Amino acid sequence: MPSPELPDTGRDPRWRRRAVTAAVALLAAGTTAPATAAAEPDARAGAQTPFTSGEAEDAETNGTVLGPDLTQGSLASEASGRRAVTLDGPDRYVEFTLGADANALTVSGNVPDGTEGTVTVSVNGERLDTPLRVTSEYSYLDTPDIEGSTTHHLFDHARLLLDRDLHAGDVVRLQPGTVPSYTVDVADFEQVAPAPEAPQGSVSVLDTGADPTGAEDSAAAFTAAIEQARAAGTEVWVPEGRFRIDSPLAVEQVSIIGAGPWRSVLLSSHLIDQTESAGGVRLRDFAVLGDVTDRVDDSPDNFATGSLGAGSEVTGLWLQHLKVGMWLTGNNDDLLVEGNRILDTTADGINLNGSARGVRVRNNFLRNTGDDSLAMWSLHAPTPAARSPATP
Ligand SMILES: [Ca+2]
Repeated sequence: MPSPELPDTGRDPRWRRRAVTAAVALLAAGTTAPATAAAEPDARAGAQTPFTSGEAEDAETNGTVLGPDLTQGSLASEASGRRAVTLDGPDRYVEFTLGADANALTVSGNVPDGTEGTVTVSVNGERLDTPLRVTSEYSYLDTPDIEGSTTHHLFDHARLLLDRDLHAGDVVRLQPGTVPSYTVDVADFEQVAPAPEAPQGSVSVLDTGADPTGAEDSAAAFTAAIEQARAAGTEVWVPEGRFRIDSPLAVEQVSIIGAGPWRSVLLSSHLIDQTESAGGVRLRDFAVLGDVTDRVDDSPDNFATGSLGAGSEVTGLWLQHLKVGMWLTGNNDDLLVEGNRILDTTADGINLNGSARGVRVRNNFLRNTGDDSLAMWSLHAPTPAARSPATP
């Protein structure tokens, strides 16, 4: 857990990722079932996800199967199932046979330190025009404060919306493209819905000047849309696009709705940072992609830091490349956190830090968090009556 409010433990607060870039395939309370189990959901097995997963080590391959291995610093130790497949060179492949319709692919993979480039995707033998882009930027993390630790070799999620609809029985092949080697842990396949219409009467961020290309900072345009929507008693609409947000947004008594986490992308490592809020915040159906490669505990480089206020909801978000997804202090009473994906954080997924009442965190999916996936603790807010009496 990040510990900006903890007494000095002598630990170096910086965990550094090396080179140009993630974490244990930790499936905490958001564990997904493997693809083969998707048809038989089991309420005891974790979240119901919008995708099905296939482990590379269970797929067809002419690559090298790693693991199982739990040795700290080994690549296999960070993999789902502690096993993965290394593809050394363009002739090596791993092939997944789909069990359901899909038009999108997310791969948890790893490339050698200091490299970035492409992975070729083929469907039923036909190479797709658009490759998967991969990087080592988030994958090599040093933790010098952990005595005896060696550089972590972490996986990182790369995603691709395909140019076609795939069906059960179709075969998707991955091969190194411009990268010298690619290690595949697990692949997620899903059917992404078309972009919905804007909610009737909503205020679009495009109408207040936001740049959907991601070239210009759209923070002021989002702030203007929030103020207009609040005054009109309506919602903020974030259409398809990539929106750079260079400074935090003040959110209270507002709904911000996107066209889905594959379509509406906010580029920010520091989207919300506030100690109090009047509450009533609803954040739904968009992605927040950061660029956090180091863990610096006194930096608020999280999706949400502090308080969303009472009665808020965070649903259908995709949060990636942040320090923490949600680092919550202050009033978050009756908060609902549901149906989100949190990937590749340098620290926790969600941390309820201090008092929290009536908070519901359910049906979320977390993979590759650098520290806790889901945590709660009563820092600075112990309840003496709740303490267990000392054991004689
Ligand atoms: Ca695996």
